[in-house]
Amino acid sequence: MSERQWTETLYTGYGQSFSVDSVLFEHKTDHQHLMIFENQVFGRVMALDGVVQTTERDEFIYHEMLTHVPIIAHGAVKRVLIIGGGDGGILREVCRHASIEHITQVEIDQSVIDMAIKYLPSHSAGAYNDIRANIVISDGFDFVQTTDQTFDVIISDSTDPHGPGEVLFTKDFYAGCQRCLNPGGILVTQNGVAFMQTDEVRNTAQRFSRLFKDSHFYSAAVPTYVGGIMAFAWASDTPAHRQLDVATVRQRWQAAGIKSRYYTPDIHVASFALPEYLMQAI
Ligand code: AG3
Repeated sequence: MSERQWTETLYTGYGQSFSVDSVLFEHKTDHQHLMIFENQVFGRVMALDGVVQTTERDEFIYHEMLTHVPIIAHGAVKRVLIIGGGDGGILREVCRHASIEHITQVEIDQSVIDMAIKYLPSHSAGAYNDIRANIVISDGFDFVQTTDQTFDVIISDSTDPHGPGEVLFTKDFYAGCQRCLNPGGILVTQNGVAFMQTDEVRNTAQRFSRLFKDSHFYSAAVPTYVGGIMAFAWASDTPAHRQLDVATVRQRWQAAGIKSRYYTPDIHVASFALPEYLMQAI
């Protein structure tokens, strides 16, 4: 046992704890409490306001699923908007699509980007230097209400709906995303652990169904988002985007020529299948 234990404070009455081999960074930024520490199982762990955001060992599951599923489903993405995502994992995966021409990322906290580049370099893996990437330090909520740019895919890689992330789960934020989606565009958002945060899934389902012709969720199990499957919310006005057969997904994925560690065409299609308790909730 190492001397220090760190326990996540996301849920009341249940949580995960990590041994802390060393603290690499701990600071109250202008927006939140940011901590990066080393753990023997998950490598470097980044926490914001007491909640695990990402770890070196299991980040690929979340970042591949939140990126490749909408991009492959759309089939002709040129412009992507990332909300949040300061650790750079989503940006890295988006940049792997050679056919994408422009990426705007709106992150509220410059220090998350700076510290992730310094202490979690394999997350962005150089993507912050990609000439297609335009990084805006600003509130994602304001950005989607005011920008005159439009996008084919919007990925909201936020914290949970407490603190700075809270506005990114409101109906006004989703309406803002809708106003800057191109026809045929897709919005995906991280929506928490389905079993533990069922109310958040239910709220998003209601808000999406009032705005978009098609809304649903897909999922993946991410070890450090404990409590079961992580729900990713999905919205578009094109139902066909999430009804692709595996042969079409495979053909597009092969054409993209990307090597993944979690995402496969079979997982893409299967990830839209939801357990009954979640179907009841949405
Ligand atoms: N975004 C997802 C945070 C998930 C929070 N944890 C939870 N609900 N158990 C983190 C940023 C990754 N790029």
